[in-house]
Amino acid sequence: MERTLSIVKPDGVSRGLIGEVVKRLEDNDLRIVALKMIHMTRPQAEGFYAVHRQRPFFASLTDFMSSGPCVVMVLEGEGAIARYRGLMGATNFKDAAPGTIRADFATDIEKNVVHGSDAPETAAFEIGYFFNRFEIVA
Ligand code: FUP
Repeated sequence: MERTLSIVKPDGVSRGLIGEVVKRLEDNDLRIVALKMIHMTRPQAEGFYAVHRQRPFFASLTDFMSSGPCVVMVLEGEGAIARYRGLMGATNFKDAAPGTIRADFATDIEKNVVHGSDAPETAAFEIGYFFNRFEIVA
């Protein structure tokens, strides 16, 4: 069993895509074991994306991620990290495979609807960033 962090980003929430994303998770055996809505401050978004601090898109990305509410979830399942990345599609929606969330809904490389952890170490950091142990169901 593996856990991963999923975020429906501010563009996904404002466009009414929470249900669409949740449906795809549930249809694909990614069990939601924690879920909440948050509105990050700029410093909170900067902390979440700290690995990208030196990248040219950091200011714009953290501005966007703190621009409105997000839905954050912990997903559980066998191979959850890779399977959820598969459902999301490539970072740039132009490269995302047909039928993926980003291919179907993203509007640019930044406003790409969803986030998902990319490795076990990042999943552990990202889950701990938003949830404590009492907020994740057994
Ligand atoms: P991903 O893991 O697919 O979300 O992609 P990254 O961790 O590489 O990037 C995090 C976020 O930064 C992306 F979701 C969108 C944004 N980004 C840009 O805005 N421009 C870029 O060139 C790359 C990423």
